[in-house]
Amino acid sequence: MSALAASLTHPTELFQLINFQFFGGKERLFPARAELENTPSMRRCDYYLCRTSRSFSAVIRALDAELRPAISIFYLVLRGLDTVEDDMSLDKKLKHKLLTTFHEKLYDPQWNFDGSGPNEKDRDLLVEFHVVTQEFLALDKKFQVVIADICKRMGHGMAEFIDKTVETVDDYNLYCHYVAGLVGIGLSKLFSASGLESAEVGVDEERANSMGLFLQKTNIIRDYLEDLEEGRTWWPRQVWSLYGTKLSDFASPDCEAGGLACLNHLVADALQHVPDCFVYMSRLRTQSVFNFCAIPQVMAIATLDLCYNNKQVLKRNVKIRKGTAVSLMMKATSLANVIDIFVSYSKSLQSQGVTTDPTYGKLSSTLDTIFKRAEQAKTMAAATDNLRHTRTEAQQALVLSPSVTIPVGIALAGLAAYYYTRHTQAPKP
Ligand code: IN0
Repeated sequence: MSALAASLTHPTELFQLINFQFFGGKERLFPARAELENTPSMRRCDYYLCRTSRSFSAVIRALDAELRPAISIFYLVLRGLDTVEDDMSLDKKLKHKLLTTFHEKLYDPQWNFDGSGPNEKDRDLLVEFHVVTQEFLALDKKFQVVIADICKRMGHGMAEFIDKTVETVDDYNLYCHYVAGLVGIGLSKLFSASGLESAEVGVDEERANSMGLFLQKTNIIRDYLEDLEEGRTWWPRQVWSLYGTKLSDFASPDCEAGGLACLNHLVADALQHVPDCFVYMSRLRTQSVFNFCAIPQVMAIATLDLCYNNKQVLKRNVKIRKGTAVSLMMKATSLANVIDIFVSYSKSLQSQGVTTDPTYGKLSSTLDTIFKRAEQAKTMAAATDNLRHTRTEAQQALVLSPSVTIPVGIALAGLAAYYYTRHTQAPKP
């Protein structure tokens, strides 16, 4: 209910949220495909998939049959690796060993691990990891080699950062490459191997890397406080030392100005990856793959816009409204729409630009490049959006048939009356 209340001042969002949650919008956007979870271990994997990420699992489950098992297993393998990396209670030597040998465990259908700290939310995924390895071994060899190779490279990269802090911008890019760029590279190779996407998608590692870096840098920017509280920080010293003497100082009101300038610097840095993301997404020819890739990207640009010059990032967790997330998900089903979303948030960033920031010039020029590339991508979209195959009903998710508009309208009116005097989400200060 609070998600509905938060969108009360945004009627279109509210309409879409109600449609999505109560009137089958979710099922139309992510149509249930033939059940592929036909073994006990695959059903268990599906349970872990849904439990770790409820909305993202719906996007994975809507993938075509050629890809869905491989991507599901890849996602769970990465979750397993991430759980080891995140666990600050593990002995460092053991952590190093686990990370660098994780790829070998994929070939051992008995292997599991019960040594994670009690607070690790995916502890039991590792306890029951044999369900993942069993399904990994049931995948076609062409998928196994990609997953194992990425797992090896990522595990070694994570191990490198056990004792290393992110000092330079190069370190920042390298760390993001290990934990997210490699995900993009692996996914792209899985897409191509499945035959659903061209060979070009899997070969261009630079573009695939950028897709991951854009997502991960956005996470790192948004999670400033949460990471600080957990004793791990990913904001590069080379950047934050320009604005303060200690990263943790940014959380105190005295250092807010420096904190905001640093935050804005990192937003400008993350935006550099957007043109590559346009190129990447413009190459996708399968609708379900396009949705899978585009949805996290539009969430990221919306999150960057919310974080820009927002002192709340330094004080508490910020998140886009559920209603905004649903609207974005529903819209992000064609390249033309995705570009429109990026342009709209980029305009918002342009209008908020803090002219006195040392990185204002960089922000402006990056946004100008985004506008230019967006125009080129729109021309491309006009030619390719209609060619995308295995079309789902996704585009029809918002068809305004009377069977949807009438009940949603009634529900909306009732809700508006009920929440009339209640508060809504405070605007960005
Ligand atoms: C992802 C990515 C992801 C999806 C599609 C294409 C990608 C290309 C390159 C790199 C990553 C790509 O998407 C998920 C999205 C996600 O999990 N969203 C969460 C919300 C949140 O804020 O965490 C949700 O619950 O919906 C993602 O963030 N990552 C991820 C992990 C594995 C795979 Cl297979 C795909 C994590 C990360 C670190 C960004 C790579």
